[in-house]
This record gives sequence, structure tokens and C-alpha cells, in this order.
Amino acid sequence: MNTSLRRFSSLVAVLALVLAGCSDPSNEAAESEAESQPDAAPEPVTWRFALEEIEGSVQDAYAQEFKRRIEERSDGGIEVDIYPYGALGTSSQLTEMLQDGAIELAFASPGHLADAIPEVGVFTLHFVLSDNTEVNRQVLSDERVLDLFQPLYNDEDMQLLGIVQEGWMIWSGDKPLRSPEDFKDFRIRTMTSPILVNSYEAYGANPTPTPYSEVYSGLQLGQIDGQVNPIFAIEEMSFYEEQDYLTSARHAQFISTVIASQDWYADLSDEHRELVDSVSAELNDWIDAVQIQYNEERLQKMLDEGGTEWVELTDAEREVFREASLDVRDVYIDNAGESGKEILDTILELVEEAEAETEG
Ligand code: 6CS
Repeated sequence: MNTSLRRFSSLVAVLALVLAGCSDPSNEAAESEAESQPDAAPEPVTWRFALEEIEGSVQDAYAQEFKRRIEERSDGGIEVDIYPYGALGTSSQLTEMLQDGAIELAFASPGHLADAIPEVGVFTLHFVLSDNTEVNRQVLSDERVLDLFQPLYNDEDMQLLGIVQEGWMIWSGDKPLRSPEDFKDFRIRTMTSPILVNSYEAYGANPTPTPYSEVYSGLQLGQIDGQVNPIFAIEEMSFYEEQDYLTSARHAQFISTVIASQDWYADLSDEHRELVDSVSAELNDWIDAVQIQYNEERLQKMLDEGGTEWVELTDAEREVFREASLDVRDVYIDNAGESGKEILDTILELVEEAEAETEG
């Protein structure tokens, strides 16, 4: 997006925040007010945290726990306001607002963010991470991975705070999707980054990148045949109501990243910056347990309701998809260049090491 358009959308966002009646949008304002009235109890500073998902989602659970820990440990000095999906804009708009300093914290999923940072497209490739959640946690928290990504986020005025897994990506459709033949001409909705289109074209599908908010109507109106998301999202966004089958290939985890405005993060006091760092590090393990629970419970809920069938691919069926997915790694490297290749190689190496350790 060009600069004037970005400024315009940020202005609209700031207006939305003011109209929403949020407290003083500026940390500086709150801090200087406290200085000028030494006897008054200092006003808490407000940190705004925008989500790409609705209330009750995995991102919401993360943000609520982030808020609880930050507010408790700052002893009333900080208030975290959470904006669920729909309050401020689409995923890409949230990222732009954060880059312009209109919000302090947000989730940014690679499925949308790879437009701005092609290297994060690595998390949208299939069969790169392990099919073991524990192994993935170890890899995603590894300093080597974070150090490779941090300068790329900084170049885009963002600070990367953590990489979060939200559950296995599940294919929902009007039929089981057991082989690339089943995907032939299948109109599957993907997130908006172009690399996802390549992933599904490799299976013979007809991918349609669309914002999250338009998926349900797309299914309802028959504009798409299916979509791909973790179980909790398929349930809470009601996608399953329009679909007969859920197919699990364990081909990828839904990955999101937790980001802060880089200027805001750099201007924090040492104490507040350490608080942000420690709470986000703690929440990596915490959210893994929560997402597993959410995904299990919501699958049960959908199956109990009836009308949705669960299909689990065999190892042999998965292998056919794995082989079909491999050429897309070259497309990723063409887009993301040397730094993208280094990231892909590092992740593959770390997954192999961690899997060997786990099996050992
Ligand atoms: O499919 C999407 O676009 C969205 N899915 C999830 C689970 N979270 C955010 C993302 O935008």
C-alpha cells in the first residue's frame, strides 16, 4: 500500500479507536499528566492489542492472559485493551495500523503477512514443520529462528515477540480430500498471501485468496467449495455449518506471530520492555496447551452436533501430498531470496534435530 493510502487508513483507525471511547491513546499523555499532578494516582498507560480472531478464539485466549499478567505485574500501571477481529479491520489493516503506531500490539499471521515479509511464507509451506507439536514448539522458540526473523520484522517497523501455533490446518469441504485428484478444480479459499495459492495449485486445486470475514458468505453462496483453518476457527466461524467433511492431513500448523510497534517497543522503559518480553516468552508454552484443548473440544462439539464427518489421512495418503508440495519450496525461495532460503534450511535442520532428540 502506498504511504498516503496507509496514512489514510491509519487515520480512519485512530478515529475508530477514539469513537470506540478508548482511554487516552497516548502513553506519553498519561505519563506527563501523572508528572504534572504529583499527588494524584498516576493514570494507567493503555496498550492496545488487536486480534485477527473473534472473542473465544486462541488469539483471544492469548491476549486475555497477556492482559491479566501484564496488568497484575504492573500493579495497575498498565491497562491492556483488546480489540477482537471486526473491531478495527482485516489482518493486513491491523499490521498497517501497528506499523503507523495507531496500535501497540497485534497478531500477524504469515498467511497474510507474507505480502509484507516474504520470508514468513515459510510457515505457509506444507510438510516443513513436524507433525509433533512439542517439536514445533522447540523449533519456534529457538533463538536462531527468532534472530533470523527479527531484522526482517524491524525493517517493516515491527518487533517480533513470539511465534505461536494455533492447531493443525484442516481442509473443510463438500467431499473428503484424500488425494490431489480430489482437489482437481476444487475452489479452496486461502489466506491472502500469494505463496498459499502455489501450495494449492500444486495439488491441482483452484485457490481463491480471501479475507477471513468473507469466508462464511463465500461458502454459503457457493462461491468456494471449501477452506482451510484450524478446528477451533472452523467451529467458531460456523464454517462447518456449510461443509460436510473435515479432512486432516497434518500438513501444516496454523502459525501466527505476536508483534509490537517497533518505535513503541524501543521507547518503553527497561522495566516495561522486560515485562513484555517475559510475559510473551511465558505464553508460548501456555498457549500450546490451550490451543490443543480448544481444538479437541470444538471437534467434539461439531461431531456431536452431527452433519460433519471427520476424515484422517493415512501415512501413505499424506506422503502423496508431501511429494506434491516439495516444488513449492522453490517458489518460496524465488520470492524470499537468500534470507528465505536460510530460514527454510534452518527450520528444516532444527526440526530434524528436535525429532531425533524426541525419538531418542
Ligand atoms: O483464515 C484466516 O484468515 C484466519 N484464520 C485464523 C485461524 N486466524 C486468523 C486468520 O486471519
